[in-house]
Amino acid sequence: MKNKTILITGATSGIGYATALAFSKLGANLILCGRREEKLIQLSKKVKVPNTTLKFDVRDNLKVKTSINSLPLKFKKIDILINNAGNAHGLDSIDEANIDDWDAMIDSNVKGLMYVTKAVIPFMLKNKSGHIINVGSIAGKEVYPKGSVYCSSKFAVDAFTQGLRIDLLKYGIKVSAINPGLVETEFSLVRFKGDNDRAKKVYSGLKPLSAEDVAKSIIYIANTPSHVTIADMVLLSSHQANTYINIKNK
Ligand code: NDP
Ligand code: 8X3
Repeated sequence: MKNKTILITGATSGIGYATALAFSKLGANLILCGRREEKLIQLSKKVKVPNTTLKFDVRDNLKVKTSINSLPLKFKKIDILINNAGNAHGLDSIDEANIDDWDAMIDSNVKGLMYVTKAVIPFMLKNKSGHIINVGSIAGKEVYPKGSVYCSSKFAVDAFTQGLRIDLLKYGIKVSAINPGLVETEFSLVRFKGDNDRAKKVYSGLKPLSAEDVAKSIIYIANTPSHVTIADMVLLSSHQANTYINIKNK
């Protein structure tokens, strides 16, 4: 990964943060993106490789475009884009759910991922190479109760990934998706709006994936030879069979 430049969205926490550290160990140059500036600065100091930070909300298309276009010249050859930023907001049945939560999920997980992709593609076209790795979810493969809009957002990521692979084939740009099951990160804390006890319960009584487990698989996907594309990977904890069945309720 030496001399490769990796742009990672959602690098301030969880999977994005672990992925940034994993790529830094391989000597890659990093473009670290997120909204929490202090976390970006901390990570920027921690990774001992050339890096730059971009603070933007993926929902703001203008800010996404201007931030990515303003990258210093030495970071403009983007080899790999990790579209990771996203979250779930709430766990409610459709009749009871809050529309603001729906907007947050669709705007970040779907439209935000599309905005970042659209902004990065011109740099990859210039180089006639590149690799886009989208972080989907098991929730993009199966719908579970009270998760309809989060699942919709991840089904959309799955469809967008497939479409990207078709449209970018002629340019030699690879497109992959990784779809993890339960991963212990800030994800549930965000979903349950800071309710730590509720968040902890999601992961108690089983061994979930760690962010580092997902990062290792992302590195594996990124490291395949140029003639090999891992199109779609579903990654589960061995304590989870699907979104319904896990070691706690088998
Ligand atoms: P975290 O909450 O730990 O991390 C989410 C990251 O996304 C943060 O860095 C956050 O940064 C960033 N982010 C969220 N919304 C925005 C936004 N609007 N604009 C810019 N950045 C944003 O969760 P995970 O690491 O678990 O989640 C990462 C991805 O993995 C998500 O797409 C999630 O859906 C997916 N996933 C998670 C699973 C899990 O069980 N944890 C399983 C399957 C998929 P900041 O707040 O600084 O902007
Ligand atoms: C996160 C995994 O099953 O909580 O995408 O939706 S799940």
